[in-house]
Amino acid sequence: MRNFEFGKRVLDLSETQVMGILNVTPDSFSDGGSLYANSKVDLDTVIAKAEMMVADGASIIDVGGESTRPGAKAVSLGEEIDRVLPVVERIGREIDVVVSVDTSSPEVMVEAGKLGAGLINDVRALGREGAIEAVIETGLPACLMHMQGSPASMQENPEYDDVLDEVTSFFKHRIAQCEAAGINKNRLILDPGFGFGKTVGHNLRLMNNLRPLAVSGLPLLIGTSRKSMIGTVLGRSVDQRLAGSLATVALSVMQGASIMRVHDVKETVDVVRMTQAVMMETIENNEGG
Ligand code: 8Y4
Repeated sequence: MRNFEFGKRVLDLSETQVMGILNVTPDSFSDGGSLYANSKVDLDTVIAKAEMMVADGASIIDVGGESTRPGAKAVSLGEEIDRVLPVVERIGREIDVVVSVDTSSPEVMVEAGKLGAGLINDVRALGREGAIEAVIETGLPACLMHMQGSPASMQENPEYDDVLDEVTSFFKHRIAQCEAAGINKNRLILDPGFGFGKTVGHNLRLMNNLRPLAVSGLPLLIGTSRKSMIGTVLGRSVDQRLAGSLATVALSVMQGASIMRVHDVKETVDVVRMTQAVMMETIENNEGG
């Protein structure tokens, strides 16, 4: 058992947990913006999708209102608040699940915390002014993701001497900064940031070397679902990347990843369970066979 507190809920991170992606961005290309009518969030549709993911076995729902795909346009603070907070509030009230808020804005972090969020997922690793203080104010855990550059330009020319060394040393520095500011290390989760300022080669090298990235033994969160590294290796469009995504799930579970951030929850949960059964050499259900 490795119990980890997410606000008022606790998850055992010695078993890989599945985080379902709930985009509340009108331009989110993976669902074609279909969760929206007239660019306005249809709350009931969003909540129904969250309920489905939880029924499929997600223990965390990641709610995000800012598109961080390369070249996406910035979202104003007001817009992000209007999109994200109502969703955080309703899931918190209606569904038994950890709500993760995908944001870099201190204001959103603080308000989401008040509404019952259980995790701050920041692709900028609390790099914005006031973000570390905001996390302290919420008392919540935070996921620190590595990114080279900024979303606008990160894929222009990613370069590393050694991507493993650079991501590892980034984690060490950021953990030290968070600790110095008063965030206990045991509240941090690390994420190498697949696709965030990395070539396919960099992404494959990270995927093949997850264990050494778990600096100080902290939990790892992995987000590869439908990403372009899979598209490039397999030559598949974004809606044809399920099998490739699931291969990275099995590989990540084998290397001890604690949380998988995915679009396809049901299929991912099966791969997680099957991989863990092999790792433990035990069956987890009682249906025989
Ligand atoms: C298809 C669908 C292709 C989505 C690409 C994408 C991560 C993350 C994102 C991640 C953590 C994305 C918010 C990018 N990726 N947070 N967020 N880790 N912690 N692109 O890897 O999903 S958004």
